[in-house]
Amino acid sequence: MTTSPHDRVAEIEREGLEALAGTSDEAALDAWRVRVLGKSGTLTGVLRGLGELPPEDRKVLGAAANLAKNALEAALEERREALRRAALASVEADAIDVTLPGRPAPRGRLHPITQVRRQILDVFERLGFLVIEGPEVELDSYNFDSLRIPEHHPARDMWDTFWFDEEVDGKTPLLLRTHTSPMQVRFMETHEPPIRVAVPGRCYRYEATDATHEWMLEQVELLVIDEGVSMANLKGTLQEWARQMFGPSRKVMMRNSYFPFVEPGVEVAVDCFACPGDDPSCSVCRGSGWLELMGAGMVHRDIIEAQGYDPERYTGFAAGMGVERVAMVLLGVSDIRDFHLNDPRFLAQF
Ligand code: FA5
Repeated sequence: MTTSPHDRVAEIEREGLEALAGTSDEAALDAWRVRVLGKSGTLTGVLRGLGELPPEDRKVLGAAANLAKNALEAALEERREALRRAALASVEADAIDVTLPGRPAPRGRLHPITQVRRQILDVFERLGFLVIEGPEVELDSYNFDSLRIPEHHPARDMWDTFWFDEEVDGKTPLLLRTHTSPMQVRFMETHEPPIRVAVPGRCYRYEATDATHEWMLEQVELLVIDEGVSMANLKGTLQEWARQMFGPSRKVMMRNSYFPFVEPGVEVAVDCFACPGDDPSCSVCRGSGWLELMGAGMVHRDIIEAQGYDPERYTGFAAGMGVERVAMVLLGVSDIRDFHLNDPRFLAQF
C-alpha cells in the first residue's frame, strides 16, 4: 500500500514536530530546518511534486502542505524562543547571588602555647609587672655563675645543657639557656629597685622527654625587688595569678625546694587534672596528685649584694614557671609532647 500525498504531508508534520521537540540548541535547530524545510527538505520535496498532480489534487494538497509548512515554521520559532529562555535561566542560576553568605576563608590561629603565654602575661601585667625579653643564646656566667652555680658545682646537673663549640678566650662559654633566670641578673645589672618584671622565653634542656618534659620549653620568669618584699608577697602574687588563670577551684600547693639562687626556695604545683589524684599509671602526676608548675623563692642575699643593692634595704622574690605545664592544665592536655608535634588536627582544637 502506497501512502497518499495527504498522509505523507501529515506524517512529515508529525515527525517534524516530534524531532523539533528533541532539539536542544541552535545547531540542532538549524539541522532540523535544513532537513524539513530546506531546499531538499522533506516538506519542500512534497511542495515541488505538486506540479505533477492533476489541478484539483494540486489545489487541495497545496493548501494542506502550506498549512503544514506554516505550522512547522511557527513551531520552529516557538522552540527557538523556548531554548533561548532556558539558556538565559541557566545563566541566571549560575550568576552570583550577592545575598548569599560568603564562603569562609580558612583562618590561621595562634599556637596554643602562644595563647597561654599571652594569658599568663596578661595577668602579670594587670598585677603591675613590666614584660621584658632576653637572649636564648646565653653565657654560662649568666646562666650559672651569677646565679650561684659555679663550674663543677653539682647543682649544674639540675639543668642538662646544650653547649656551643665556639671558643671565647680558650673557653666554650656559650649555651642555650636552660632557664629564664639569667635575665634576673641581666635586668638587675642595668636597673635600680623597685623592680617588677616578667620575662617570657624559650629554654632548652638536653634531657629525655616524657609526658611532662620536653627538650624545648617556655618559661615565664618573675622578679620583684623592693623594700620590704617578703615570702607573703611571693605567695599572694602567685596565688592571685593562679586564681585568675585557673579559677578558684584549682588547688595550689607550695612546698620546700632548693635552687642555689633563692633562699628559701619553693616549688608550686596544682592538683592533677588528668586523674583523681591517686592513679600510679597517670602520666601527668604519676599518682602524686600534683603537677609542678614552677620554682620560686626569695632572691638570695648574695645576689642582691652582688648587684650593689643594699641587702638591709632591699629584698625580693623570683619565680620561673613552665608555660607548657600551665597550658596542659588550662587546656586539659595530658602529654606535653603534643604541643610541638604540629599536628593540625591537635592544634585546630584550640
Ligand atoms: C628553674 O628552671 C628555675 N630557674 C626556676 C626558678 C626561678 C626558681 C626563680 C627559683 C626562682 P625548674 O628546672 O624546676 O626551675 O623549672 C621550672 C619550671 O619549668 C618547672 O616547674 C616546669 O614547670 C618547667 N620545666 C622544667 N623542665 C621542663 C621540661 N623539661 N619540660 C617542660 N617543662 C619544664
